[in-house]
Amino acid sequence: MKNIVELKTYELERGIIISVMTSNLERKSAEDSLSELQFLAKTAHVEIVKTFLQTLPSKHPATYIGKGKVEEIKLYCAENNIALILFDDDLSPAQIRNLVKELERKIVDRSGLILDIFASRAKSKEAITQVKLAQMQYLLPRLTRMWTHLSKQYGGVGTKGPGETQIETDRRLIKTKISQLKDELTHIEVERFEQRKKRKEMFRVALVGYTNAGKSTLMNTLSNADVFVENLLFATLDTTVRQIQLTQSLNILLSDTVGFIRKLPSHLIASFKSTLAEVFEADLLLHVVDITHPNFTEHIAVVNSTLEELKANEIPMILVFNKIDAIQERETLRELAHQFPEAICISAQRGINIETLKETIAEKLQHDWKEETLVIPQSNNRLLAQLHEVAEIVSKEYEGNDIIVKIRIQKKVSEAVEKLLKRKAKVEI
Ligand SMILES: Nc1nc2c(ncn2[C@@H]2O[C@H](COP(=O)(O)OP(=O)(O)OP(=O)(O)O)[C@@H](O)[C@H]2O)c(=O)[nH]1
Ligand SMILES: [Mg+2]
Repeated sequence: MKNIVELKTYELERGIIISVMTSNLERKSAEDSLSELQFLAKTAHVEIVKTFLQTLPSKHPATYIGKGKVEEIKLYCAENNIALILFDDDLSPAQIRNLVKELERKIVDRSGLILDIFASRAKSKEAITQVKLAQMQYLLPRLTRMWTHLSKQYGGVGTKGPGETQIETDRRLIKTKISQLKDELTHIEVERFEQRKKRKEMFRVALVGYTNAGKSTLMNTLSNADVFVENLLFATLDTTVRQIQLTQSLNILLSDTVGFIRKLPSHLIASFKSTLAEVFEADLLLHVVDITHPNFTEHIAVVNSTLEELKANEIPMILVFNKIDAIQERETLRELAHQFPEAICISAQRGINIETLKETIAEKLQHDWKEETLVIPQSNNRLLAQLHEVAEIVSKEYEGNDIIVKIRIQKKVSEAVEKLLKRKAKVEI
């Protein structure tokens, strides 16, 4: 059982990638997605020997690729000593099962590979627990193939694979493990919540962006921290929080956390809730973009839709275009500035334009947020609860029959708060 969860090493395995597009119109996006999968494979230390891009009228329900292609791939794998076949899409559990049977190789789909990379990168107890939960949830409906895969790996060639009974036992064990992991995560979430509550005095700014955009590098530049930076995907899986002095009178807390990618498995987003809380509870987001990447506009769209999924799309945001040092043509930079006038162009690595960025952060915080101190009668519990919903409660002190509440509100919702307060005549501001 232990092995099922910890079998994720592809180290030096020879693999191929298969991708299918259903019309020629999809070619560009299929090719982009394919080159990203190659980068993911490199991150997982798989040696990619060849990629197959096939056009099909529709994806085959049983085997994803057509029958003829299955035969061709089988032959190719045998002749070229291929151990692993990566699919640039998510396969159904039945497709995986059928493909394992036909091809007799390890079959890994896009979500499976991302999960495995997360698993190998997770270091803190929180990240490990979160990844394990996502892996278990992914594994549960696919147990048959995993077991077949395991029996090949550990049972030795030629021995008969274990029967359905074993699979049932494993399925039960996995379900138990899932509920244990959920309990552990609830504990971690409570701890995190308590920690965050203590930090409410300061504005909280979160770095968000596509993986490899340069978030951790910017964190290091802004805070002199020493966050792990690497030119591979998902270098960061935990959250680092640092205090930064923006101006003489303004300190903020800056957090750096996990990057996004297209088709990020939804299990992962769900189980990374406690890590991502830094994002959806932030007062301001710095959306870091690697503008040297040919698909950076698509990356922006992926990040925006992931933020929507996290319900963080209403938070004020600054678009930060990173890696300008690597752009040679001044004309390209001018075009970018014209197309995205709101973006701040920087180089996190070379420290270019960092002061402008700091000033913009300070201005935006002061422009979008305001703080107020209210005196509420202790008897008015309902108002306090309503305030919790529309504003951030920075601090609460009890004085006689009153509660002195310091709140922070986005200016765009402050009217709603004023209305709420006006209805309660006894409140002093
Ligand atoms: N040329 C150039 N490279 C940069 C710059 N900022 C970051 N990089 C490089 O981009 C790569 C990714 O940087 P990270 O800071 O690890 O990126 P990240 O967004 O934290 O990535 P994940 O943690 O994987 O999501 C590293 O190789 C950095 O050295 C920059 O301003 N210019
Ligand atoms: Mg990082």
